[in-house]
Amino acid sequence: MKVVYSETHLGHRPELEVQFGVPKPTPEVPARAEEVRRALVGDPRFTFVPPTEHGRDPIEAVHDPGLVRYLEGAWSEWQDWRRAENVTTAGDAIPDTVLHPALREGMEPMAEPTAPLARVGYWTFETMSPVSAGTYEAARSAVDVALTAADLVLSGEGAAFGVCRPPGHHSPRSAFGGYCYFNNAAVAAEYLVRHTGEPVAILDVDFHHGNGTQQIFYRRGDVLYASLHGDPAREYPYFTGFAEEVGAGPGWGANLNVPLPRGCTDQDYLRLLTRAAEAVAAFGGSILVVSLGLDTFGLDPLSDLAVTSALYGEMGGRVASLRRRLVVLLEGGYHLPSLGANTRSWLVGAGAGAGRD
Ligand code: SP5
Ligand code: ZN
Repeated sequence: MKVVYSETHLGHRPELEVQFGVPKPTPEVPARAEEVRRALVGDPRFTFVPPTEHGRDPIEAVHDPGLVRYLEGAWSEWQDWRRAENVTTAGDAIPDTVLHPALREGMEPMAEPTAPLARVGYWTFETMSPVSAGTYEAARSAVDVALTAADLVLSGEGAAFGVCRPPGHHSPRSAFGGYCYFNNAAVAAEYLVRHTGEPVAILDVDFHHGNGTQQIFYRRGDVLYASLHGDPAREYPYFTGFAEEVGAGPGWGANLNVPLPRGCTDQDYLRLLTRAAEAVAAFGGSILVVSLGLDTFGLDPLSDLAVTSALYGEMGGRVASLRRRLVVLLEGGYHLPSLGANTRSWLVGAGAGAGRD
């Protein structure tokens, strides 16, 4: 199986997040993608290829061009602001105020503000996705990784894996958040729709609901979004991911959320996976995009499931049995000691080295 990887992600080094009222180191660190690379690079079942540049058009096909423009200039405007205001203690760009809809309820929509602190709170929806030096370049590169994996499948590969970092599935059309800047899977899915003229299904197995991907395609009938995730009644992102969210307008019925209970075992997971797999099987198209998060793992600091490493090979096998070509993209996964091996098990289960290359 071809693996798309670029070291550009190394320049994205966010420092901290604020949780439960205290700053702490973020789990979304460069070592994540390096652990995945290390687990695959010496294995003859995998062949590494670099991404090719695809420019900003495929990104702007699913994201507000204003978001792309903001992220492009965010670090330098943040530094200019620090210099101008003589702020010597500030770190990465993190908002103090975000544009909660209630602030301007019943009023005219807010135009993009000009002050750097206002702008970061205008373009993100939370405080855990800092913009640091190298964030934009890494986010652009993660999209190129995803699109190069899509190209490989378009040119006849049965499957390809993109080591995307930063991840993408939390970013909706017009905001970033959840450690995500550009929605790699959504950009790839839209690119595949446009290149094949076929519908495209997305299966999201990250521990968190992919609120961004759901939002982008919520009114689209040609892109299925199916996700298994920790129940938003108790888990991030809290406000989306409920079973009642089934799509709207032309997208009605093309969105499937399967919330997972706390303590969910491998057997529970596989039983619930059947529901999502059936939805994918019933949907048209020959290509499946997989948002592969490994943060379902029981030891992951963000997970509250009881999932073991044995799940991943089995899950890959069930997904491969759908007999779609696979564009598999890395999302979350924060338990560094298991991340590489669990990723490899998933890909081998999906057929890496056994003809689906
Ligand atoms: C791509 C991805 O996996 N993004 C995840 C973003 C989650 N950010 C919020 C983390 C909240 C962590 N809560 C820890 C609870 C410990 N039991
Ligand atoms: Zn996650």
